[in-house]
Amino acid sequence: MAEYTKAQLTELIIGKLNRNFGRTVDDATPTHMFKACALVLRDIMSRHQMETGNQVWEGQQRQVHYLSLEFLMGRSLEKNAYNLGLLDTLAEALEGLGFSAADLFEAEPDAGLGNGGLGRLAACYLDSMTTLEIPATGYSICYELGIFKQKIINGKQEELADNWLGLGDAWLIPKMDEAEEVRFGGKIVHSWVNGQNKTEHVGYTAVLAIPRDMEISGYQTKHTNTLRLWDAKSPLPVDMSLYSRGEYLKAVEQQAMAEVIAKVLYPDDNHYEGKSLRLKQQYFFVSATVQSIVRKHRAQYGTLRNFPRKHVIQINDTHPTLVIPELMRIFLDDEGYSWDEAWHIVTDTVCYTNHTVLAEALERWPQDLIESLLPRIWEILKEIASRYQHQLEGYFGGDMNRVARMAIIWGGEVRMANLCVCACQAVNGVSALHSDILKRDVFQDAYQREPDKFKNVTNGIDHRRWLSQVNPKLDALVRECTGSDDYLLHPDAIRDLERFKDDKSVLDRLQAIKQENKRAFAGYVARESGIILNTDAVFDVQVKRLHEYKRQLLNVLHIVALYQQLHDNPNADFTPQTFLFGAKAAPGYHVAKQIIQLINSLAAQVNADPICKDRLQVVFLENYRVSLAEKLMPASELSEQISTAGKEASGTGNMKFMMNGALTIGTLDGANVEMHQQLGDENIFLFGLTADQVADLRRQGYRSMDYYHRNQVLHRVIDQISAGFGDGVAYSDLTNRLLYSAGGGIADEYLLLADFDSYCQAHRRSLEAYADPDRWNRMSLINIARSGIFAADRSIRDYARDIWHVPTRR
Ligand code: 26W
Repeated sequence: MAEYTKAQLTELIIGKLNRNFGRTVDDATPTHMFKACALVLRDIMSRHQMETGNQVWEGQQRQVHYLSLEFLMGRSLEKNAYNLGLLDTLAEALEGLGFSAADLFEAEPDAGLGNGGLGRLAACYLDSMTTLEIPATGYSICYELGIFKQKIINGKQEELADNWLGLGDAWLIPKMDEAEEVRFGGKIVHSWVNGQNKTEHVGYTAVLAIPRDMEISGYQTKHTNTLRLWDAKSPLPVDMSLYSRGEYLKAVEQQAMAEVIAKVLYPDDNHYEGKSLRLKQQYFFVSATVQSIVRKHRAQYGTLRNFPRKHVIQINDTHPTLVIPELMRIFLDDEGYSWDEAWHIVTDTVCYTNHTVLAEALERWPQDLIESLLPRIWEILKEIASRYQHQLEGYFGGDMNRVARMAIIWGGEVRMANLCVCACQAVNGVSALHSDILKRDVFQDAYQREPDKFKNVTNGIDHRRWLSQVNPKLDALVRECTGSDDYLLHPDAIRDLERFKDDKSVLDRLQAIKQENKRAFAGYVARESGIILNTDAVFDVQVKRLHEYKRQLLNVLHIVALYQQLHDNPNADFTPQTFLFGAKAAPGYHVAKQIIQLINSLAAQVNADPICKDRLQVVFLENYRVSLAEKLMPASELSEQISTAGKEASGTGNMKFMMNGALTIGTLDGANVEMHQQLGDENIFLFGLTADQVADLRRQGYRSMDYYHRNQVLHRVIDQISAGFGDGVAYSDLTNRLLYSAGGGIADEYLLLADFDSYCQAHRRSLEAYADPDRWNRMSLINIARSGIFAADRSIRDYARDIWHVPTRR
């Protein structure tokens, strides 16, 4: 792969500095240098991409189109250099030019075009699809502002705009000639012309979609895929006809309205709000994508009849669901196909992945909004819904409850998940338990009718990034023990590490690596925030979006219990523990923001208390993001995966921790179930109710107050949190939610109190294990050795084989 020498790279970089920025090496800033390097790698990838494109064209290969409103890419310079086999050469070239590669990597802003798990998953999958040489394209929006930057001020989250494009656009290639027009509003006029029904869209507002392509490299392959990010512009600089009528302001307003579509990523995670701008974003990106796919297909084959044989469209959660009626629109209106012909083509092409079972995350668009914004799409949706309703009534007879549950349009709303289930070839969940819940519960009726449609693909992560790149010392140990770097392309091969589970010298080295990584992370935190982490303490970490179902508050309950225990017995033995949190709260999610503030109040109290010195520490890490996770994972020892069973679809952070040798304390939820299957009871700290027990307890009538009264420790913890800590902020709003039902909600909806005792016991078991380093290190090694199934390469092979029906190479 390394086709470039140090001298060649040096020359290319200098060339970019001169031509693109008018700089010499001597007056280049790190920013210039970063951009120059990015442009050099971009050129290499563009060349590879053209070759890939030709091969795919000539081989008439089936292509995967991965549609997602989110791609949480993080940084790309180091990743691309790694994939292209140029990491060392680039570092040497930069050193020769007086720059440090590490500094430049660190200067790159994260491409934060996503919220959390779903967006990061899409990014990992792009890497694997490319590495496995699948012809694939990702599609999304080129948000000007990615996920907000989080600042903690007086313990509270504040949001700042994330203007990533200043540097980040070095990776993007605008393609004006591949722009598409997307139409909003207006009216539909039907007429008969020569015995043919003609559909005309009049009075619409057009928005131009302009591709800004990001090339995606794969590991040690020239195969290169593309992430196509659509930017929104007004079709004309300003509408000249408005100008000539003297309506200057109106013309400018139209332009602004178009451009607002690509302005900002919605920062909601697992919470739906029927905002019209969000619907515009969805249709904008879906329509541009479909038109672009169809245009290229027509150019190659001259017909659309073979469309499903050549394309599969993956719908990442329901956000791109409008791809279904949009494809119908093109086949019906532009191609003149009959309804049945069009429907066959569409349903043979689309597949849907569900990523959440939370009711509040389900997208249900008000029908008036769709009708006024997308009049033709609304007509098509009505037709799809009524035909489906007919079929359901035929199948389920008089059982109107079931027909109602499955309806696509109901009560003035369009239910996107039901539309996906109706139209898609395949519907999959993202872990074994989650896929079971979809079949047994969320989509039970559809499952009964079409059981073969429902599949599982357990999530996976890009193990090259999340192990080899971020934890080079561990990577070196794995290579040495397994005798090769096979595991990079064959993640199962990491299993071979297990031969060393009783090898004291290997276990000691594993421990030493963890210790060095902890120190490195502590150094970073000290530089960034001035906080001094206790590297002799267990690093106990919970990082993920802040959500009640993820139960950061349960973690807090346990820490407060430890704090009180320390105060009761200051002289008793106490294993030093450092609790690290990182989480963004959706800006409108008040309870989540209160929990962040609580963590900071608790941190201030604990960290200032002399009794806690060198024993108990609590730190909230500001602005958790991909690049921070990359530093944190290698330094983590205990991974908190403590969601209420049945609620976390999969989790993927859990996999990153495991691969880096952290042990999991967790519930049997999401992919923790498969993790437990791999590890057995003895290599994971499980606690709490199972998903079935949760359902039973809810049916019987869960009363959190009983736990409060029965458990003295818990009682005291809750009372203290309610009263608050030294900063004088009281948190009775939060504790009241645990004890009392209000506003139709139930008390302690996520059963924290039911799991509290079991959680504390699991923590005690983890500390016992920690007290015996050989035992802990052995468990850690076994976790790493058995993490191969959580590689995204495995997930992508599953998708390719079971859902996409495309070959994988290598
Ligand atoms: C419309 C509002 C909204 C926004 C985002 C609803 C739902 C979402 C996402 C589907 C939430 C999400 O990221 N889900 C996570 O997906 C991961 C990848 O499959 C899983 O590992 C996580 O368990 C799941 O919470």
